[in-house]
Parts: sequence; structure tokens; C-alpha cells
Amino acid sequence: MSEKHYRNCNLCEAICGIEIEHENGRILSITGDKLDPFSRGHICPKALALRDIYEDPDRLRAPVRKVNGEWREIGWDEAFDEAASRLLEIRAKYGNAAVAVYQGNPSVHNLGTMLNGRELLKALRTPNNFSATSVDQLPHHFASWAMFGHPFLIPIPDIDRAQHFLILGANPLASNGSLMTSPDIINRLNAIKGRGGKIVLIDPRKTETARVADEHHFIRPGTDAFLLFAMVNVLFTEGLAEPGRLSAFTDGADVLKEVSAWCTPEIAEARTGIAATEIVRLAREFAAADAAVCYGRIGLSTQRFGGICQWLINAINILTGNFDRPGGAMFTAPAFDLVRASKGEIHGRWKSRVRGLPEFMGELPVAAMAEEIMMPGEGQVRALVTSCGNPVLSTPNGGQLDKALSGLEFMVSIDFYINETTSHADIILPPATNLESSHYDVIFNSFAVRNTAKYSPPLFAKSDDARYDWQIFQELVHRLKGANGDLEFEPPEAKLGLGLAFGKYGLSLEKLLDEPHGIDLGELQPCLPGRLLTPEKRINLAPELLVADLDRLKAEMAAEDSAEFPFSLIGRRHLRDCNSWMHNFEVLVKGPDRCTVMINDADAAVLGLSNGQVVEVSSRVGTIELPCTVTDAIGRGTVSIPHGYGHGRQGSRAAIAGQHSGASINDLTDELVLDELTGNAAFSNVRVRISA
Ligand SMILES: Nc1nc2c(c(=O)[nH]1)N[C@H]1C(S)=C(S)[C@@H](COP(=O)(O)OP(=O)(O)OC[C@H]3O[C@@H](n4cnc5c(=O)[nH]c(N)nc54)[C@H](O)[C@@H]3O)O[C@H]1N2
Ligand SMILES: Nc1nc2c(c(=O)[nH]1)N[C@H]1C(S)=C(S)[C@@H](COP(=O)(O)OP(=O)(O)OC[C@H]3O[C@@H](n4cnc5c(=O)[nH]c(N)nc54)[C@H](O)[C@@H]3O)O[C@H]1N2
Ligand code: SF4
Ligand SMILES: [Mo]
Repeated sequence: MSEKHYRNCNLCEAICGIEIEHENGRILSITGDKLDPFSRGHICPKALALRDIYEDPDRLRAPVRKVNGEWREIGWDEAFDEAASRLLEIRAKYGNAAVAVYQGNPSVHNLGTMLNGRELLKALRTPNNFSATSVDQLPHHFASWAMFGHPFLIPIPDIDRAQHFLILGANPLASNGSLMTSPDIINRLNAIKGRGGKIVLIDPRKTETARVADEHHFIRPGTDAFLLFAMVNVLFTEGLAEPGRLSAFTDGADVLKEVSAWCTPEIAEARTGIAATEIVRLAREFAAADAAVCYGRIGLSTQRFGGICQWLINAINILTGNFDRPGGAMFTAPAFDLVRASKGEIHGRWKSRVRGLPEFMGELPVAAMAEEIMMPGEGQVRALVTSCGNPVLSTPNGGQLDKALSGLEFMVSIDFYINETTSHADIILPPATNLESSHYDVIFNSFAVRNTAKYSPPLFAKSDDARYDWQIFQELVHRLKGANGDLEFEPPEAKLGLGLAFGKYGLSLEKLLDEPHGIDLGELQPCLPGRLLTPEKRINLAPELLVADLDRLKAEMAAEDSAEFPFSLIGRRHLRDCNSWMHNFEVLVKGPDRCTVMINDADAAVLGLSNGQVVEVSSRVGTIELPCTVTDAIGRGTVSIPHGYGHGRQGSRAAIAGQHSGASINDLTDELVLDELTGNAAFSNVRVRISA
């Protein structure tokens, strides 16, 4: 007799509820859980790959150690002992800075690494702490910290009640939504239109999301800060800045008015390519809508002015009174709340050794990781611990990092794949898969368009000689601390249970276990000024650090187009990709080659390129070759390449991914070009040349 198991898919931020039918340890089917109050039965094709990950013969099931370039399976104790003793030895010889850490994206999709990952950082005491945050959402954290007093107080678009949705640099129809956990996004967007609302999209490419939008505007990559400033300018000059009840606890409107005066719609037109009259209309329509919300994601946070962009998006929502109200930008009230007390000063407490880039939230920008490994001198990184990541494919100038990693004295990776990064490790510690682990989404419930809660026990018991991520962390910490005696494991449920009990809804694991489809906790609720964590519980519309960054933006106005690299490169996501690590499953990679460079048909004609032709793309940093897709769905002068490909490198071990290797966009992206304020990588508007 087959049985049914319910859980959340943890592959992307949408946290869809899934129903898994299984019998005798075999998965028969994976479908959407119609009774999940949040996702209502929706899933995407990636959910099916949960089975493929579990069954994948290329997935590591036991620790491996590299001996003369060959991988050999070893026992767990030997692996832990060796990893910890090598790290301690290197730290004793060169100091704390010599051991660096990189934590990748799946860390935040994993209950164990989320609740137990910090202990490893504490035990290592290193200033060289890196993560995927600085190639992703760092500007959101920065703006939230500066304006609301906590990096995790990120406003979420209340799209279920919005009447006007202005989207910049996000493609939720491919990504399924980000910092806007919203399963079944297509129906949620269609519902906006169904109730007479409007969706406006600003994107250098006419994306999948453009198909559901009422309006799409091409924009020159990297210029959104000008557009947003001009919109703020229009709101002030036309008397549309009316924060309403927010005024009672908002400071800095005068300063913002003053510092936005220079950026007229005409100035913004010259930079963005969007007509001044259209910019004025965008601002007026936004202000006039019943409930409007402005939202900007990866395309905005991974550009040179990512911090300014996220600041101004918040400002536009606040100035028009569309903040902390239904249908606007709102804070969540998750059952397990990450936002409790103010974190105080979390910026610039230390700097990176080589380039002097500032720390934020205890991390340094990952764009500096390779140079910290390569540059000799005191404080040089000699050893690296990675978990859940593949920075060789996912961080700027990955080619340089690839070389840097081979110069390390020691590297240990916590990962179940030998990928382009972990192939450099001396030891790999593979955790059990998600289906063998329990799950509660502490992160994405904090960024969701609705408050819900769900706990899922493991589908299958892990084998006795497998380890969970959190056990791997605890084994390493135990040894790094030189603790005596046997290790007593503390499962993440301990912290989870406490957090739920102290949370707003007083939930418990027992209550959640009774509700396998999840519990609906309702729509987002207004909560200000109470939830603010700034010293006086007031919103700061004009934080000094952000205002000061304006000089850098103004200097940009004088910037000339590069004759050597005339094209502007941006990224893209496809529904069946998941960053760098889901290319080893036939269900997801079948069909036409997706790793192509998209180019506008008029540009292709000038260069004499035909669809499918292999072209060379070069930047200051490197050159790659890949086929081109000629299309009118991308603006002139802009080209687009997806990230996460480039599996042809030596050493990685994933048979199917190897047959769909593609090329890595991050062999072109530049580690020296970043948002200097926040330290986030600037993947949008990388200057490139295209040749046949
Ligand atoms: N040019 C360009 N580059 C980009 C982006 C872009 O838009 N353009 N996007 C950036 C963004 S937003 C992100 S988040 C990063 C992602 O970049 P990374 O976080 O560095 O890489 P991933 O591709 O997510 O790699 C995930 C690795 O984690 C492993 N893994 C999966 N689940 C688990 C688990 O439960 N436990 C453990 N221990 N390991 C696991 C997988 O096997 C895989 O090896 O890429 C960034 N890079
Ligand atoms: N299928 C799939 N889903 C995913 C992922 C995946 O790899 N595959 N990754 C997950 C992760 S880690 C993340 S962080 C989220 C990201 O979620 P999204 O932010 O929705 O990601 P993208 O689909 O890359 O959309 C970014 C959009 O920004 C546009 N853009 C690029 N540069 C600019 C610019 O300068 N200005 C403007 N206005 N737009 C610009 C691009 O054309 C693109 O359409 O997706 C998550 N979901
Ligand atoms: S959208 Fe797809 S990958 Fe994301 S949680 Fe849902 S089923 Fe999983
Ligand atoms: Mo991401």
C-alpha cells in the first residue's frame, strides 16, 4: 500500500506544499498539495527533481578525501578529525583570518544550517566570512537596517490586495518570486488584473513576466536609480508625497526632497532611455492608485547602485502612503520571528585586507574572496570551509576564484555534489538530502506575502551512516573547540520549538505536526511604528550613508560609453534552472540549449550574426563562447546570459550536467565593479564585446 507524505518544496523561495506518494522507500509521484493553504496545489517542474536528487548516483553518500587527485571514501570520524585538525593547525600557524568561510544559497533553504550554522562561525572566529548574500540581496538588508533598524525588516509586496504593482528587475514568472514568497505567482498576478488593477514592469528584457504585465518598459541596465530618483522628484514637485499616518513617525522627508531635486525626468530619460513624459506618468499613476506597491529584486540589487535602488523603492512606497497598509509594502509576522532586537552597528566594524571593503552583518563582500586568498602577506586566507555553495560559478570573476582555490593549503566542503567549487576541496562532507530531513522554513516565512506555518518530518529515515547538515556542523564545532567527551547532538527542533513558543501565535511542534498541510495565520497586518527597531521607533527616509552615496551616482552622469566593450550584459533565469546545481537531472535539462547569449535582432544584423551561431563574448575579465539567440525581446545594446552554467570545468562530477555544460557568465563578470556602498556584486551592466 502506498502512503502520502506532505511537506514544503525547499528548492526555491515559493515554499510550495507538495504531496509525495511513496511505497517501500520508493517515490511514486510528487504533486502539488491542494490542501496547502498558501500554495493551493501549485508546483513547478523543479519539485519533481527532489526525487532525482535523492536517487542521483552522482550524489555523494559518504565523506571523500582527495589523495593524489583521486577521491577516496573515508569514515566520518576520520573526515571530521582531519578537517578540524587541519583548520586548527592553519589557524595556529597564521591566525584567525587564515581560515575563510563561504555559505551558499541552499543554506537558507535548510532548517539545520539556518539554526545551527552560526556556531561554526563563532568557533572559527574569522573576519573572512563570505556568503551568497553579497551576490544577491545585501542591498535590501542594508536599506532595511538604515531605514527601519533591522536588516531583516524587509518590506514585502502585499500582492494579494494590491491594485497597482510596479516591478523593477524581477522576473517572478521564471524565479517564482524572491523576497516575496508567493507560491502560485501566476494566479496571484492575474488576480490583480482580475480586480481591475495594473501591473507595470521595468526590465531591459521583455521577459516571461512581461506577458502578464499591462505595461513593459525597456530600461538601460544599471540605471534604475535615476528612474527612481526622478519618480521621487515628481512626487515632491507635484505634491503627491502624502505619507498620511506614516508622517507621525517618519523623519527625513525634507532631506529626501532636497536631494532628489537634481534628478528631473529629463535627466533620468537621458540615462534610462525611458521618456520623461512616461516617467512622470509612472509616478502619477502610482500615486493615484488605490493601493500600490513598488518592488525591485535581483536586477536592482545586483547593480552598482543597488543600495540606493532599495532605499528609493522603500521611499516611494512610504511617500505615497503605500507602506504598512493592505495592498502596499508590509512587514510579515512569522510564527518563528528572526526580528527580535536591534542589531545595533553592523556596518564597517572591520574591512577586507586587500581592498578595504567594509563588513556588513558580520560578512565581507564575496567579490573580495579570491584576492584575499591570492595576495601574500599577513592575514592571507590559507584555508576555506564551504557549505551549500558554488562560488566558482556564482561569484564575479569566478575564473580567478577557480585559480585561487587551487592555491589553498586546505579546503573542506559540506555538500553532496562534487561541483566546480567543491572539486577543489581536500575533504567533502555530504549531508543527508532534504527528503531525509525535517523542514520548517524559518527564512521564507519571514518574507512571505501571507503568514503561514508548516513543519514536515523527514519522508525517509536517513541511513545510520549518513549525517544531517546540522550534525556535520556540530561535529566540526565540537572538535574546533577542543571539547572533551562525547558530542551530544542538539537537533534544530530545540531552537525551533522555543522560537515558535515565544512567537506571536504561541505555536508548538506538536500543533504543527497535527496540521501536515500547514496552518494559515492570515494576511499581512499593519504593525508600525511598533515593529520598527530604529532607536526612536521612527522611519528614516534619508539615512546619511545612503544620501552620501549620491555623489557616486551623480559622477555616473559624466560616464562615457565604452568603445571597447559596447554591449551591456545582464543575467536571466529559467523556470527549470536553480542557480548552478540542478543541471544533473534529465527532467530539468531536456529541450533546447538554454545557455545562450540573447541579442537584439537589429544588433545581430549589424554584427552579421544569425540565430544559433556560436559567438565570442569578452569583458575586461575573460572570454567565453556560446550560441546566440537573436530576438526582439531584449533592448538594443543589451545582451543576456543565464548564470549557473559552465560545467565543463575539470574536476566536477555530474554526468548529465556535463552534457549540458554551457559557459559561465561569471567568467565575464568583474569582481572590481560593485556597489561600493553595500559591497554587493554588480552583475547588471557588465561591459562586453560580441564577435562572431
Ligand atoms: N552573474 C550572476 N551570478 C549570480 C546570480 C546572477 O543573477 N547573475 N545570482 C546570484 C544569486 S541570487 C545566488 S543566490 C547565487 C547562488 O550561488 P551559490 O549559493 O554559490 O550556489 P548554488 O548554485 O546555489 O550552489 C548550491 C550548492 O549547494 C549544494 N546544496 C544544495 N542543497 C544543499 C543542502 O541542503 N546542504 C548542503 N550542504 N549543500 C546543499 C548543491 O549541491 C550545490 O553544490 O548565485 C549568484 N550568482
Ligand atoms: N527557476 C529559478 N528560480 C529561481 C532561481 C533560479 O536560478 N532559477 N534562483 C533563486 C534565487 S537564488 C533568487 S535570488 C531569485 C531571484 O529572483 P528574480 O529577481 O525574480 O530573478 P530573475 O529572474 O533573475 O529576474 C531579474 C530580472 O532583472 C532584469 N534586470 C537585469 N538587469 C536589470 C537592470 O539593470 N534594471 C532592471 N530594471 N532590470 C534588470 C533581468 O532581465 C531579469 O528579468 O530567484 C530564485 N528563483
Ligand atoms: S516554485 Fe517550484 S521549486 Fe519553487 S518551491 Fe514551488 S515547486 Fe519548489
Ligand atoms: Mo539568490
